[in-house]
Amino acid sequence: MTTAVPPLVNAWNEWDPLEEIIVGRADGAAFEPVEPGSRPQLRDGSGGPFPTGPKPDDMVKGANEELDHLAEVLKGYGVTVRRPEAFDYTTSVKAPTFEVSNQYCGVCPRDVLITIGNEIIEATMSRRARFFEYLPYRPLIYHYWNNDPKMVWTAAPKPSMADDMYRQEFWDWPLEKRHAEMHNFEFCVTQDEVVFDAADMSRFGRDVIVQESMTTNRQGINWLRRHLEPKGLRVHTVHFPLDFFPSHIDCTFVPLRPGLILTNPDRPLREGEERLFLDNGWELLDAPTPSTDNHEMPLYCQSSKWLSMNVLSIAPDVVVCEEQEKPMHDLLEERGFEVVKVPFRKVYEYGGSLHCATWDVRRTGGAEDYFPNVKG
Ligand code: ABU
Repeated sequence: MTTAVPPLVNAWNEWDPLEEIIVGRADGAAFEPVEPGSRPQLRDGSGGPFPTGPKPDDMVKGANEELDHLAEVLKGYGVTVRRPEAFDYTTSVKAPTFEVSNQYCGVCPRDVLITIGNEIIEATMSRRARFFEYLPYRPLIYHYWNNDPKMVWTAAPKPSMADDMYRQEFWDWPLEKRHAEMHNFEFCVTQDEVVFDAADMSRFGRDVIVQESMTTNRQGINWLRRHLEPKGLRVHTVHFPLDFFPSHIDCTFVPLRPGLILTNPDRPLREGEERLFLDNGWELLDAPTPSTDNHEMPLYCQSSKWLSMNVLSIAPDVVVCEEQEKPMHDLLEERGFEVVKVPFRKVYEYGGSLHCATWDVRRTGGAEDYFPNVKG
């Protein structure tokens, strides 16, 4: 008699009951360097030089306390929590096709890895400082590979990250030019190589939504389509033309449970793209104004005030939110969610909030079809 081994890797959407998750860690983090894919700027508008080198110990300690606290809260809900290895991101990289003065951090696994069903995909990444960010997660990936015989492991093609992969003048375009170009969806990465960050995807069972952005180009989406569609999935590209610096979909378009997507009122979908959702019975619910305005975000944070939307669903009716985001708590509670509130502001300067700083590996549930009226 053979005994079926329960899967360790299984996640088809963003909301089914959570069983296992990876929470990032801030150890060894460095300030993100200036490079063709990124021009970090101080949040005070001073135009002063962005710091370089290791993040100060107190900033690492503060972020780690919040990440550790999140891990404990999730364990309290019965979730298995694992963490990446400590890693020294302060070292430079000299590859045959690019160099970068230092790397970044291991706080945001969401950008690097995605679970789709029984498969873990390592993204190509889009920035030089993040090229090797998969390494601290490899011991975890080997754990799943060694212990789940049905787990499939895919590393997407590695891009060159050479100078000609980037459109460096993008950073100097005046606002009028960005406005004029907003429907072309051309950003700092050109269209020749396959480029994507995992956080530009959102999972809806048989359907995967991908945002065209600064961190995911059309070739990246083509690769995902050719990879996923033979497995019976459907890949849909979405665009948010008023987001002039789009990077990762999880502060813009956030499914909370079947039939309900949190949307960003500053970043509406390209006209016509809402039909896919409305024709399949999904409600698009605008997020409330965040509790913190853009200019009040932490000095070194490169993300928008819409980190308020970067929530983590641990069940279709339970959502983890940053503790100061009261307007978001109120909206979700009005809609019948239990809102778990955790402090996370010290993590913001590491590129994200609760969704970014986690990577769900196992949720209950399967490949449901939430879009029965897809045309074509
Ligand atoms: N890493 C997510 C940041 C997205 C945003 O700033 O809107």
